[in-house]
Amino acid sequence: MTTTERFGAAKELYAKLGVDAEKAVETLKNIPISMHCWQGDDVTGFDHEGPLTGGIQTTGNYPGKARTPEELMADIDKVLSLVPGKHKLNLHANYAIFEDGEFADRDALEPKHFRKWVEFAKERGMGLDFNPTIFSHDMVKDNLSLSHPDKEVRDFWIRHCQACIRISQYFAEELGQPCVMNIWIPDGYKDIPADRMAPRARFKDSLDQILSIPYDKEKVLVCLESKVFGIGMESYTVGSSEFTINYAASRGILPLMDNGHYHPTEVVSDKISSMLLFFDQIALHVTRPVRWDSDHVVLFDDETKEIAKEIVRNNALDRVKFGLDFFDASINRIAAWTIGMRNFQKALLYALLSPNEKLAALQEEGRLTEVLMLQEEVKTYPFGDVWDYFCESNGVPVREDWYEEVKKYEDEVLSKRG
Ligand code: RNT
Ligand code: ZN
Repeated sequence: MTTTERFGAAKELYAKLGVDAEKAVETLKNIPISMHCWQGDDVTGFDHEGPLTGGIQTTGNYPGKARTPEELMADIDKVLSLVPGKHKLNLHANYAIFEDGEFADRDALEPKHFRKWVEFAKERGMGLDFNPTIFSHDMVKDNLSLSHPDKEVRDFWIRHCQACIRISQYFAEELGQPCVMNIWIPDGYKDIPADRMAPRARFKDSLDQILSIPYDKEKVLVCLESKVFGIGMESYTVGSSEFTINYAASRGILPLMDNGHYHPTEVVSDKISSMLLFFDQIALHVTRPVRWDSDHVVLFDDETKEIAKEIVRNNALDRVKFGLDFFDASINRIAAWTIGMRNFQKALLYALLSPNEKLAALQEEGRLTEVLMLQEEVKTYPFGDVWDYFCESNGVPVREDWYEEVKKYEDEVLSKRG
């Protein structure tokens, strides 16, 4: 049977559940995922030598890491050729491209340092998202940045974030779509702090100063990402969940939830509905924590599916800004990216193919046995036939065929890198 024939049969089965598979693939085609640029080079970027700091870590030294903007762009193109649909690219400030021997420190970055990325995005009809880079830099002192007791340190990072807002607005204007700009700080303490309030008060004040510059709130969607701990910041983080939610709610910006940033049994899927009741828009970093915030490649696993279901069945596809955030340096990086992107798309498709209305109605009527029964039966519906059709009709390899392309790219391109 051809892919289309298998899809035809699957469609009939789903129709019996009241699910329109044709509509699901049409919807999925138009859902952009913000693809993080930093899987390609282990979060290194182009503006410094030296290690990744800030309580985050990549592990592994698989050969073929991108070393230049050209290499990273080529790698991104390879991934995009293997992933169905149209997406956004999520850049970090340390991916500035300096031309003609010029250099600007983080607090002096300008739109022109991202001109090449804008060209890249324009040529591909993609939008860009952005992030201040508040790590891997010597102005992060004693693991503190925007909350540091020294005003000089705080001011440096305030200037950096303000520069990033201007760059984000430039992205939005050039590309004709809003730019999601996410602030994450590593600030925290390894051991029990003597004063939890003062750093948070300083962080609050720094953020207020950052947001005090004029910018177009329709074009730049500023987010604030929380975190429960980092390496070397096990006992206290300044930007805790309560801090960021309250700050975002009171200042009209978006809270960002990264599903690696909570206690191990806490799940982001359960938080989305509450957040949507109080915020117009929220943002997510989709990742996979394995025992800690390890940023493993996103799987087509239960929690990823559950996150996607919460977005889809609450009709929140345009209210939830989702991007991926993982960095595995121990396997082929192009494959890591492709697997993660395809998996989140699968999760969205799975959610679109779920009999959401029927299940919700059963729950309302208290028919909970049937809710459980149907949720379990749906799991063995021919989801793969719909996914294959989606890949084929969007001109990307079906099933594991994409890996051939990666292998070829590894042999011809990646293996030649030093
Ligand atoms: C760190 C945060 C943050 C970073 C990226 C690189 O724990 O998740 O989002 O991973 O900004
Ligand atoms: Zn994150």
